Amino acid sequence: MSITGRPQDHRSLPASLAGGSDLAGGFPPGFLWGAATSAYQIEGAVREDGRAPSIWDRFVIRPGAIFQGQTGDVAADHYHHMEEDVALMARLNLRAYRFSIAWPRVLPQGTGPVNERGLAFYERLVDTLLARGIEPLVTLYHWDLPAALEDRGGWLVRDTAQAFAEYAEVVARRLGDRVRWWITQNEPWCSSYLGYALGIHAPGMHDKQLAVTVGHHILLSHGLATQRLRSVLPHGAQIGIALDFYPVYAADERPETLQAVEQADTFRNRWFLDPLFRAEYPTSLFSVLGVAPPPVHADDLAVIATPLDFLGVNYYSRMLVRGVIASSAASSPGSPGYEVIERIPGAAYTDMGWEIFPEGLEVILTRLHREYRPKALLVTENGAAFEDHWHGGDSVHDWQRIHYLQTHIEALSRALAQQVPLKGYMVWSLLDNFEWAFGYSKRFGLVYVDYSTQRRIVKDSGRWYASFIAAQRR
Ligand code: GCO
Repeated sequence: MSITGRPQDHRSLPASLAGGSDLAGGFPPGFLWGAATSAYQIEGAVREDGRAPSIWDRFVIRPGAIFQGQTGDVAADHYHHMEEDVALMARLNLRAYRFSIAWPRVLPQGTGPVNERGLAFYERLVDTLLARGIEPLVTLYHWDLPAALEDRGGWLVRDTAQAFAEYAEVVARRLGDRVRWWITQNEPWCSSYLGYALGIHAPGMHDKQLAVTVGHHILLSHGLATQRLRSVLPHGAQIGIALDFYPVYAADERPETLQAVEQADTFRNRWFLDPLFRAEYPTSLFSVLGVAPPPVHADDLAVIATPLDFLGVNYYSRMLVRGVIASSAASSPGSPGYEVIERIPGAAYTDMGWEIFPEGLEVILTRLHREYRPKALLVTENGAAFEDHWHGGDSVHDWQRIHYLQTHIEALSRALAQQVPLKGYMVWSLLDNFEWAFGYSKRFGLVYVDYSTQRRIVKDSGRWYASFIAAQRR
């Protein structure tokens, strides 16, 4: 079925798409079927109950930074709709929910005094989830660094790594008796490269050398926090990190293209993966980036490679690259010598312009299992933006998202059949939300948000996912 055709009414879809569950089975009992969000993208209430500004509160007011000057000031107002949203999760039969904690809501100055009202919100959220039988998965950092720490150097200084470990301990001591799954950092590649090299994310800097220093301090913060969490959490806590991966494919067989695949893989995947699982940076990374190594202290890499219980995988699409002769390198951001092919004849794309490529999820999961041997894997994000339309009723027909979920869940099933130790799948996202530089122009939710009224409308994909989960073994 072409999925680039006109969206159809979901009732005319084959059973497997319309809500049936004749997907390949093979999912183990206890598999964590869930959805994911992040604090800045859904909460709103940015100046409420003691929350202090983050670097994103500062970045969004920069002229031209965000689509139509939109901000996360209100977002999906989850801060005031939390109970309703958890009820929606239960309606979707979610078994797990991945959310992030806003550091500036808990420690407004980044260190020092705890903002009890801020921490109390997350305590209420966790208790409400547990009361519904939904497993909470906490992401400690999803990009909203307290502005007070930015004023003291932010991720450019090592002290922030230590401050992150202290923040992690504060949260773990309060929630550790109820939260089993802990993700330290979300997508350090994005925090570092989009924030400090390309300038399209907070804090909006344009210096690859800074990006590499930031990446190192974020990795160090992860290692220090992992050790801190291990020391305060009960036995059985699951500690991990969420990285975004793009399997890299060659557009042709030319030697320069095969070399380009290596470069792109080093830049996009191995930059953070190798320090975490091999206690070393890939040898070619800094030359590929054209930078000097970051300021690595003696035992940094041993700390960074502190053993983990799982690796979180954020997957959206693949990279297809073509080598170009070095002299004419139309250099793709950060890596000279290749170009990324953005449009492929016959391929289908999401509203973000990302190629829909479910096989890539199987490829990345089996590769990580084969080459890095994490104890467990968890898909911490997978989903798609499509142009969703709501016409005022109780439904939103998004058959393309149903097809997207079905084909990517089938990829999970194939990975499990290859003994990948996969423990769960979090759809990005539960709700339509603030898509960073794209503002609210991109909708990823299983649930549509009418931002003018904050009304939630479950999309057909949410109904489909609910019926799929209901059909799985508990
Ligand atoms: C990311 C972030 C999410 C995004 C999602 C869609 O992976 O970039 O974790 O915050 O909103 O991935 O781009």
